[in-house]
Amino acid sequence: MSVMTGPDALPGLAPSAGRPGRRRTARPGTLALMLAVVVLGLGLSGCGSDTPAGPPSAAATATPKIENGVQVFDVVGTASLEFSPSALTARPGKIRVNLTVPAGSAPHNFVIPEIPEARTSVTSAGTSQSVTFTIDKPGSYSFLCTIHPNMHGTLTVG
Ligand SMILES: [Cu+2]
Repeated sequence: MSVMTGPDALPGLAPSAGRPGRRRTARPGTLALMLAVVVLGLGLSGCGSDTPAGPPSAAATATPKIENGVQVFDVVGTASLEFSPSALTARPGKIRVNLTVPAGSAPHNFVIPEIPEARTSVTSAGTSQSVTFTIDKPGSYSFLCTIHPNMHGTLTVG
């Protein structure tokens, strides 16, 4: 009795075991592809999050060009009442700011209240003015346009 049931059961199991086996070999391949896509996607998004973080901070803080030992910043006082750039970074020493006001803009000036000599007169549209001053003490110096007090920026010396 036990001998008869054994051979009867094996042929029945063999065909059914073979068919799912073929399907299973295909699935690991697609799973591997999907995992690869996910891993690549995570890797790319990881790099992507680093890349956008760099340019904004680099663009937000301007470093000067050096002319005859003077640190020079070209700053625009825009028609939308902003300084561009509004964040400047310098080393202690002589600093020059060239303020340009484009045609069609309201007039602006560039004033660092803490540094008496860091002050242009009012600069009208289509003209520019330069001011040169020295800051030896590291720190964060606010600057503004006295005509538009909401128009301001920061010069970091360090
Ligand atoms: Cu202004």
